[in-house]
Amino acid sequence: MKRISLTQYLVEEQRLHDNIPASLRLLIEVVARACKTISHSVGKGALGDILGSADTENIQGEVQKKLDVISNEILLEANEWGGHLAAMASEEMESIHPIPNRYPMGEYMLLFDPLDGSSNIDVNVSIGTIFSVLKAPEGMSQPTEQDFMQPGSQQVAAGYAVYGPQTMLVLTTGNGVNCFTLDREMGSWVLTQKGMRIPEETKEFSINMSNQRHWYPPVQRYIAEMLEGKTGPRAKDFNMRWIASMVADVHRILNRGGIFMYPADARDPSQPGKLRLMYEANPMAMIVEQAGGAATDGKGRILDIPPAKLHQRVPVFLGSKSEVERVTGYHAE
Ligand code: AHM
Ligand code: MG
Repeated sequence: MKRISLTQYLVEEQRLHDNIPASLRLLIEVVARACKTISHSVGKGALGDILGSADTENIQGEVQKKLDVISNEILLEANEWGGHLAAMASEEMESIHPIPNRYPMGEYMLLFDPLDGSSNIDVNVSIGTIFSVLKAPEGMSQPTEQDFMQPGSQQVAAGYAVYGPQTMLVLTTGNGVNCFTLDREMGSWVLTQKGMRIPEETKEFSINMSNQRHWYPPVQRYIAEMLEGKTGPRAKDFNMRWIASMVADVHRILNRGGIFMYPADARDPSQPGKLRLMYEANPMAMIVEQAGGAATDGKGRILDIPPAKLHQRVPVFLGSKSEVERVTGYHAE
């Protein structure tokens, strides 16, 4: 089999569809290289002093793990000097990170969750990095948080790396979804799945069931009907999977279908759900839609939500189209 590297894929994609200019290609390659470095750290585990808590809190009030901090640093350092970015924003930083004056300023803005699934780091379960790329507004000179407030439909690229038994990079630039596997010996990303498609129908759902008592009626109904199985209104048995790493759950859904949910619930009505719009829900929604699935907040398309602030949270329902449409419909009733 002829091996196609990430670079070759990006160059050919530009030639065929004119959708990956050189600066965007550089950006994607730099992010991919940073993910390779993170993957290397992840793989060291206890031997690399990367496990455990950093004893600091991020803006969300969550205790940071050492690997959260390390991954954030790796992405910042890799992306600062190339001239492809105007600013960055991260789950782990309160405010945006404009490119320092000593470096040239580029036309893109990068958002990331440097290490998704933090609760799984210390137990050797799959974790990942999620990223989203926006265009800097025309004529912007000094980037502000306001410049990032663009709906997810404006993303020019989105992707994630999953650090599991294999390290993979899943990428979309708005023309389908492709998956690259890290060849650990050669240090290169090799195209291993082209044009990923999410099966329309599924028998698998993903939700943290321990929150059931806090759910609102539409989610209660949707899950209850599935749990009734063959003899219930859905007339089939469902299976449940919850990895507690969104990247790993989404990766499974991209490959064999399913629905992933992190709904809003009654625990804290001021926080609509757990996941963050800008660097978790938006990039995943773009990937899922590009693979033929759907992604809503229970009311409408995630990619149409006008963001109000950088770290805003949003309910998430994504995956196989028919299931996302059904649970979204229950919210409307
Ligand atoms: P993180 O970015 O701090 O790791 O949090 C996001 C993660 C998702 O990957 C996952 O789906 C969810 O939190 C799990 O939440 P819970 O622990 O409530 O099951
Ligand atoms: Mg996360």
